[in-house]
Amino acid sequence: MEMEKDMDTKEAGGRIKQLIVEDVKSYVRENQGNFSEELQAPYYEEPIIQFASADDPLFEEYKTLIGPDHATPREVLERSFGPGSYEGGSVISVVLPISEVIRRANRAQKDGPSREWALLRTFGDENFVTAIRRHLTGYLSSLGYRAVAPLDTDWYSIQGTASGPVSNWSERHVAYAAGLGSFSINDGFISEKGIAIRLFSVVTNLQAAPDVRTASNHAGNCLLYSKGICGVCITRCPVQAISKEGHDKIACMKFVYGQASRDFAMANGGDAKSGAGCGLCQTKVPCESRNPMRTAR
Ligand code: B12
Repeated sequence: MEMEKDMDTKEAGGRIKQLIVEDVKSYVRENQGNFSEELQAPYYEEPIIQFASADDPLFEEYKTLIGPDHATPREVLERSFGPGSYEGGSVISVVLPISEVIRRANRAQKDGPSREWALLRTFGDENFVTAIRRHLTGYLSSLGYRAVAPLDTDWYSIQGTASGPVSNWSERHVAYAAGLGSFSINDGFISEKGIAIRLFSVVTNLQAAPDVRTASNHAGNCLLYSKGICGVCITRCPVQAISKEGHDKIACMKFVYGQASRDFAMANGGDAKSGAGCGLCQTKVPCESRNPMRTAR
């Protein structure tokens, strides 16, 4: 009897997981906010949606690896729904692959981002990613689950440190926990749809089966890290912020969000506060839109 009940719950969990995956995919496909009239193209292509268990021990490890302020899923839920409210759950992490039109435009660039990439920063990242995060939280609530997007809370913050800014909810580390891929030598996250992506996540009390982590280690999908070959992103960086030793976040930040970047964003119809980004290390590289280890094994 107990076993039957367990099977029923698992099956229901599986069905709900499928509903969520389909809902996120159709939002990306159909929502007008994902279409740029100016570029006559979508910002993002079909997403990949995966789940981590809220009790995955990795989230505790992140307090050491990233910093003590990095929130655990339990903390995320309890901050919104009260101490003692935690009963387990999942973290849903989503990869939004940047569309071909925008990637192609950035491939041709050498000194800084394309106009297309700058428009993506304001209208894709700030507007659409915020909208889809809120949509997914609303959808989970409509199914009767508690849900919070950490980036939309009043406690979410980015602190400046000596080695660069660090947030208290890192979308890349969350994506890693959900088995969506691994880091690059340049810090970027390489998914099955490559590194030219955006990420978002939502924490919920829905207990769905977690997806498996297949990356061999935290940088398993990076050709340079895993095989000692490639390093194309090192030569692509217009401000020499990437080397075999890693990524100089301060040099990167000054270029990616400095005054010239803000001016370029505005000149192209974007918001100054979003900046234009850069993404040269994410385009015209072997990992741009695929996992390069798939063919290099
Ligand atoms: C602060 C920030 C920045 C800073 C610092 C980046 C950084 N490396 O931390 C600056 C301004 C430099 C920056 C630049 C860019 N950013 Co930014 N940024 C963020 C932000 C807000 C927080 C990042 C954070 O908290 N990092 C925490 C630190 C600790 O992470 P880390 O140092 O990279 O982690 C390393 C170690 O932990 C290490 N590691 C070592 N041992 C182990 C062991 C294990 C088990 C694990 C898991 C990891 C691990 O792995 C990592 C890589 O080396 C996120 C949004 C978010 N809230 O997540 C976006 C985000 C990371 N940025 C993003 C993007 C797109 C960019 C830019 C391309 C700019 C643009 N929009 O055009 C550049 C690319 C720079 C690069 N090569 O990564 C995307 C990531 C896309 C991707 N494929 O990775 C994000 C997720 C935004 C989004 N919503 O999608 N960014």
